[in-house]
Amino acid sequence: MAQTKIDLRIKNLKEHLKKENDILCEVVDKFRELDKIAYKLGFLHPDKQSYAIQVSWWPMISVLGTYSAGKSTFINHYLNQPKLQRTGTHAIDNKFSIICYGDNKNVSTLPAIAIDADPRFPFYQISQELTNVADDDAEQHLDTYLQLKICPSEKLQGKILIDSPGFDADNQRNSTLRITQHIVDLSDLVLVFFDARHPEPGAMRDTLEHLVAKTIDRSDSNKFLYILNQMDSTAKDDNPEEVVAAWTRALAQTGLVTGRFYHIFNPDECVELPENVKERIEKKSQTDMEDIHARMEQIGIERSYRVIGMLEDTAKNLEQNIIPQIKGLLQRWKQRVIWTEISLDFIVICLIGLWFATTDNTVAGTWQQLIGLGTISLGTIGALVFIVGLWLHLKIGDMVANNILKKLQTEITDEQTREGLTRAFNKNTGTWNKLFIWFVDNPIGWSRKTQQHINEVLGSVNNYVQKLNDKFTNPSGSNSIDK
Ligand SMILES: Nc1nc2c(ncn2[C@@H]2O[C@H](COP(=O)(O)OP(=O)(O)OP(=O)(O)O)[C@@H](O)[C@H]2O)c(=O)[nH]1
Ligand SMILES: [Mg+2]
Repeated sequence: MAQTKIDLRIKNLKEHLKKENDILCEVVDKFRELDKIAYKLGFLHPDKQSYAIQVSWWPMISVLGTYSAGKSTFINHYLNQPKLQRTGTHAIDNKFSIICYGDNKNVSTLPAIAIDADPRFPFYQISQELTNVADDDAEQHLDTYLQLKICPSEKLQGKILIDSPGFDADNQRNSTLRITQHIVDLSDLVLVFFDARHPEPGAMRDTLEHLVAKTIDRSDSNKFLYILNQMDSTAKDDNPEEVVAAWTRALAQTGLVTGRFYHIFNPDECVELPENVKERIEKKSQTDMEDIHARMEQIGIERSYRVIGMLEDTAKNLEQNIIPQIKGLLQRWKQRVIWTEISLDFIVICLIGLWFATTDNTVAGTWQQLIGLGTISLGTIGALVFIVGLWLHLKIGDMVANNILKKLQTEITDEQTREGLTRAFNKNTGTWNKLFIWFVDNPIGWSRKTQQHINEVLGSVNNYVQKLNDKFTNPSGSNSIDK
């Protein structure tokens, strides 16, 4: 069988997963087993859809913030790759860098187009997505906005980091603002950096409005961490507590009163600290840095459990929602067709009865007359009745099916489920099932064996959770924990 785009994408996905987490590689196969069931049911389109690609396999952590706040320096330090992202005192990078794990020795930079072909992203065809959100000419200039960096740091296993250009609400190009928004929406964790050297946070009200005020009312607001960076520089000239207090007030004015506000500096870049504050500042920065790193680590581990949870949810959804819905539609169709036909038969019998009752004709007499016409034989009458009956039967089957489909479009709000149910229902209302509608019971592609198959997939979930526990609790004492 020819390989579909989906097959290629899955193959690619497994190759990447193999390098990072072999358990998840097996989980892909389980998703594919569910795919096969859904294809047979007609619920998923075999060339275009797969449960496996609906999963966000690599969680995203994005790093946003003001110009020169130290975003890139923070990423380089976290990954222990001093040369990964360019850093400097004035804005040098105006691209979003999407940073992924790769097992080559060196860091490699690939153009934006490479992002499309990489199945690690939680969205299919990112360039298309970004073209939609960015300027009209963004498609040609996608390379000016995005680049993909492949980096061998083990810390990147199981996650994607995004470094963004410095944020300045006044000078920001519309497209960059929209891309930032899109990335924020897709991220599992967002680190928002501020530069403690700017003593007047009030002067950047618009920027704070964008980076803070718009984030606090979101349902996923706990994914945002606010970080005041370069605390070492500020400690040299000002009282650091006052700087923090000024920032806390500025943030409170934008509405941020809860949630943690971290104060850090980068130990690789640290200027000499005054003795009276050195210990205090260093300790605070260290614990805050550890907390931030722990949140980042957690994202990688959480995703493995989340993916397995999704496998369980998908199998249960198929068994407990989709199948009953398809069955329900089929029953509705079958009953309505049968009742329409019974009603129609009843009406015809009544009409014939009425005709006999209101005319002088008798049943036997009419019968004799029909046969007596000589041109029509008994066989021909039988065949005619059969053909008209069959035609009517198929027509009624079609009409009722169309009626049910029309209702389905308003009954089911979720687009993907609606499309899937429509496709599965169409598959079940073909000529064969229309002809033998009385025997229609189980949806096509659903049998006791399929049920067993789903049970097996559900049974494997506990097994995977156990394997992950073993991996992350690391009972062997080995240091290399895959994420
Ligand atoms: N003293 C000190 N300097 C820092 C710290 N973090 C970063 N820097 C310096 O600040 C400058 C800006 O750092 P970057 O990491 O390039 O900042 P950025 O936020 O990525 O900047 P853009 O991408 O241009 O917005 C560089 O010269 C860094 O060496 C820190 O914690 N303390
Ligand atoms: Mg930078």
